[in-house]
Formats: sequence, C-alpha cells, structure tokens
Amino acid sequence: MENKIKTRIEELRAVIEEKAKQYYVYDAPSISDYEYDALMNELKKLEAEHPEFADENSPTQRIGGTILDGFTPVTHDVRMESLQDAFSEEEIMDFDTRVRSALEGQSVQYVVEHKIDGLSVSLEYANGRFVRGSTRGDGDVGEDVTANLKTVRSIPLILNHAPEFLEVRGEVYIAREDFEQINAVRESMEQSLFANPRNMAAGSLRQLDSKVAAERRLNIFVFNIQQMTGTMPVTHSEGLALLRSMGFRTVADTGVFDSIEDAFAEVLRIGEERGNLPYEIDGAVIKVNDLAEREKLGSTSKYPRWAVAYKFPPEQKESVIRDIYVQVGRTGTLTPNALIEPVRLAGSTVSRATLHNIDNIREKDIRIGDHVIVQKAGDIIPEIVRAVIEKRNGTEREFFMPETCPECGAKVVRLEGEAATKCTGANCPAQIMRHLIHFCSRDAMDIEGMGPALTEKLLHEGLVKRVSDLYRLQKDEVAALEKMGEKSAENLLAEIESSKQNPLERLITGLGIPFVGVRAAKLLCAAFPNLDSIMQATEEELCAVNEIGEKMAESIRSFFSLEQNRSLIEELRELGLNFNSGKQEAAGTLFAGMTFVLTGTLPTYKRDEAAAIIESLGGKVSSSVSKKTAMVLAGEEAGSKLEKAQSLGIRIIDEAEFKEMIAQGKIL
Ligand code: 0OX
Repeated sequence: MENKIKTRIEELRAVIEEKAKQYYVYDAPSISDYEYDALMNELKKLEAEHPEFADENSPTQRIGGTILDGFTPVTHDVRMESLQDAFSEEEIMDFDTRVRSALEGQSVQYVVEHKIDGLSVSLEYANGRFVRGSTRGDGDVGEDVTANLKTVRSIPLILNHAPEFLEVRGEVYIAREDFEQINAVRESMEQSLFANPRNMAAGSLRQLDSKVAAERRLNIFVFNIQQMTGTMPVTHSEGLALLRSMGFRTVADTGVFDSIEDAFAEVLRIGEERGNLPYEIDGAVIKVNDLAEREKLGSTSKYPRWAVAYKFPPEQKESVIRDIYVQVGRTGTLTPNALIEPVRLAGSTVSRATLHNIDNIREKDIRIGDHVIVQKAGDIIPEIVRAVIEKRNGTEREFFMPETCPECGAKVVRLEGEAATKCTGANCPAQIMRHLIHFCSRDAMDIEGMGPALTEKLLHEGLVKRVSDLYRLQKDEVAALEKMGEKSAENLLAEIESSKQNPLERLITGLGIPFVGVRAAKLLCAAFPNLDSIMQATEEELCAVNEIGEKMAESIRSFFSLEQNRSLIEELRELGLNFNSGKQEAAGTLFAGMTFVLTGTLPTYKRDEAAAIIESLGGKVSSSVSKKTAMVLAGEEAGSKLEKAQSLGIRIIDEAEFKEMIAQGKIL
C-alpha cells in the first residue's frame, strides 16, 4: 500500500514536471489547465497525507511558502562576468579586430542573441536535481535565492538527462504583459508601482517570502553552461541545444553568423523588432561561437574578450501633441505635460508625456500640434525628446505657462534662477492632496491604508484639510465613508495613532520640505537631537552636516520660517507626535551658543572627534568662517579659513588650548 502511494506520488511528479516543461519551456501545452490542476491537487493531497515522501524538488514546492530572515551568500565557482558594452558600429568592428588578431587572423563564427533586461542568476544541478540558485551579486559572491527560483515555472526542478554536476547561467525577467497586469493590480490596491519590468523582477527575486515571488510570474532564459562534469559541447550554439534538450528555456532567436558584418546586421534587425517582443531587451549580444576560441581569448579583469553587448538607445516613437496641460505637484511645482496621440512604446500605450518645464519647451521649441518624438527611458513617465519641425503646417500654437494655478487660482511665481514655476496658494487643494499622500507614504509616515483614493475622499468630505487633521479623525466619521465600515475605520485609526511614535526622520520626510528626502532626513536626525533644534538651526549649522549642501539648507530654513509650516508643527506637537531623534542632547553647556570652525590637521583629534566633543558640550560646528563664528580650532596646514578668521578678528585656538578649556570647564 505504502509502496503504491510512493509510486503514484513519483508518477504524478514526473508527469507534472514534464507537462510544465512542455507548457513553460517549450511553449507547447499538452494538457488543459483543468487536467493540470487536477494532477497537482492529487499530488498536494498525497504529500500532505504522507509527509514521509516529501521532496524538495516536487512540483508542489513551486507555490512558495518558505520565509527567510535573510539571504545566505554564495561564492560563485565560476565568476559571473559582465558584458562589455558598445554603442556604435565602430566599437563592434573594433571588437572583431581584437578577436581576430588574438586568434591570429582566422575567420570567426559569431552568435547573436537578445540581451534580456533582467537579472543574471546561476542555477546548480546535482544529478539532474536543482539544488541551488543564486543572484550574480558582484560576480564573485551573490545571494542564495533558491526558494524564490523554485517558483519560476520555466526553471526545471528535475532535468530530462543530466551530467553529475551542472551549473548554468540565465537571466530572470518579467514579461511586459505580466508587468503591466501586476502593476495594474498594485495600482488598484494603492500600492506603489514598479518603474519597469526589471525593477519588478529584481524586487521579486529578493523577496524573503517566496509566496510573493510566486505571484510575480518570473520567467527565465538560460544562455550559458558555466561548468559541467563530462564532455563540454564544442560550440555555444551546441551548448544552447544541449540546454534545451535538458529542459531549459533558451532564447529561440539565436543565430550563427560567419562574419561580423552579418552579425551586426542581425543586431540591427533585432533592434528594429524589439518593440514587438513580449519581453524587454536592452541590447543584443555578439559572442564567439567556438568554445575553444573563447578559452584562448580569455578575459580582462572585468569582461570576457569573446563577447560584446550592443546597447540599443531608449525606444522612441513619433506622435502628435494634442494639447498641453499643467499639473500641480506636492510642493506646488507646475509641470507642463503633453497629451499626445496614443502610441505603443516599450510595451505599453502612451498618451501623456512630460515636458519638464517651460525652459525645456522654449529651448526645444515645442508647440501644441507638433509632431514629436516620445521616449521612454526607464522611468514611469515618458518624455518628449524633440519636435519634428519639418512636419509643421503652420497651425501649431505656442504654449504659455498660466499666471494662476489651474487648481486653486492663486498666483504662480518663478524663482530667480530656477526652472520650476510654483503655485503660491497656501490652501491649494492639489498641493494638499499630494502632500497628504506623501505624508502617509511608505517612505514617510507609512500609514497603511491611506492611499490616494481614501485621501481624496477625506478631502472631499472636508474631514481633512491639512495633515494634522488626520490625527483628529473620529471613528464614526471614517466608518461612514463609502466602502469603509467599522473594522477598516478602526484599523486605519490605529495605524494613524501608532504613527505618532514613528522615528523623527519619517516625520521630517513627510513634511515634504523641498529637496529633503529620506536620506537628508536621516542625516538631520543623526546631527540634531530634536525637531526644534533643526527648526532653529542656521543655514551654516545645517551646512555643517555632512552631505547637506547650501541649496538644501536654504530650503530647510525657508520652510521653517513660513508661518503656516510653523503652526502645523505646533499642532503636531500638541497632538503628541514624536519630535525627538534619539541623538543625545548636549552633555554639557561649556560651548552653548558658540559656533566653531575646524581647520587644518589637529595633533591628536580627528576632525569628527573634535566636532563631536564640541557638540556634546552644546556648541555647533560650521564649515565656513563668518562674523558669527565664536572660535576657530586650527591645526597644522590650516589654509584660507585661518586667514579669514584673522581678517575678521576671530579668536583662533589650538588643540592644547581647546583641551585646557575642557579640563577647566570654562572659556579661557
Ligand atoms: C543577457 C545576457 C547576459 C556570459 C559571459 C559574460 C556575460 N542579459 O541576456 N549575459 C550574457 O553572457 C554572459 N549573455 C546574455 N544573453
């Protein structure tokens, strides 16, 4: 009986694996989805009833479920090299010259294949069973992502026939259609969108919960035998055929050419056709076909000498600008966008494209009604590259930025030296809406459930006018909103309540200070003990924080000098939000109110050590000398700062005097 069950389990595994290969690898389904599901259900049931027959390579393992704490490093036996890029025909011809001269003038056969825009992985098989899969990492060490790779239906878990040991390399990617579908679902659930299929694939491959990876419909093309026991094939094209026969999915469109000219013509052909492919490619790869010749050519410190990747420029299409409209962003910036005749571009239909700002429009002389070239270069939003001037017929109209905000009617301004036009309306609904969405977003206060749709409803119902109102929401008014109900309202309010305890950097990010993102917020919190000290900091003090430049410092100062922002902060304080960064308050007050400038090399202290001592005693450190500087602490080879201090009559001390003051606890 037991034996019979074991036999049935094995039979089911073999049939399912074979059917999966026909479907996912060879693109030739041989049973219906219904029959496939029925077999899978039978197997799942038997495995659940008989855990003693569990197998890591059973097709049931493809549903995911393993949850990891992190990824284990994998040192690659064979280095996973990257490809040398080429952007012109000339560079391709130079590649051929180098190859032929190294091979002493023989004629060389080349293979041309798609350069899949995904992530390189290594797959290892012991006796035909998939034992480990890893990311490329830096080429020498990657990460073990076996659990996630098992969910990729086109990766065979058991090979048709196999050497004792085999390691192959391939590219994991997400098809355009799957990318769009997954993003559409994410949009409807108010989750953040992936910018492109590659980012989605990367995010999925590094999921700690393999169930999430399983939902992402990852796919693979295998393109190289890294190592194997037994006899290696003689050429790359034979290697690909061998891989295919074992059950791997390889790119079908891989041709062999007897000259570089023919190979390059194929590269250009692939470039022309790439918009029609179901997956994204960012180039075509030319490789020497003969593996013995590859050996002879070897590698430089970075790349194999036997391959080159011709990179295609971003995909472009021609369209016509129907109109230009202006969108108001979270920080009040007015961005002109073009409404264009819909075109298929990089796998999706595009009907809007950004024009960035008015200077860009004038520089490129882009007009309403113009034929234009649209391009999608990795970002979600496509852009207008240029106008096709020769197609003008005289009906085209120039575009002007509005003088008032299209959302709230307030006057718009253009600051000196800036490209951006901004709305001055303090209560501009577009700004408030985007500000609220930003405040609640994952990088900022991370209030789950507060997506664009709910924000709009809350604004529309007048329940929220500024971010502080979120913390005053009442359960019954939220529950009364369309599609809400008691339970969701409760959850939302609990999320909002718990956000009060967020680290200060989240609040600072959420405030939406122009130029201050997640990183700058972190830097500020590492340098200042609380929000008040940041609000009171001078531009100089802000600039003294490593990586915070003048532009950012100015923006922070002007943000906190506006009455409407100060009053918002007071409201948030009263509502009980955390304003402390966790950085220790000054331990002493010896240098309270004093700003130091450090210059030259000190005999014993490193500069940041001295800065930390000054700060711990209540002082501040600035990078430039001004009339406000209290003292300059100077060491060997002090330069212009010392001269400036002398000319302003500012006191200059050395490390010995500095230490003495600290020892005595007074300014000497
Ligand atoms: C791809 C791709 C990547 C083998 C030796 C250096 C790079 N993205 O499709 N890499 C390679 O080749 C490796 N081939 C490809 N087709």
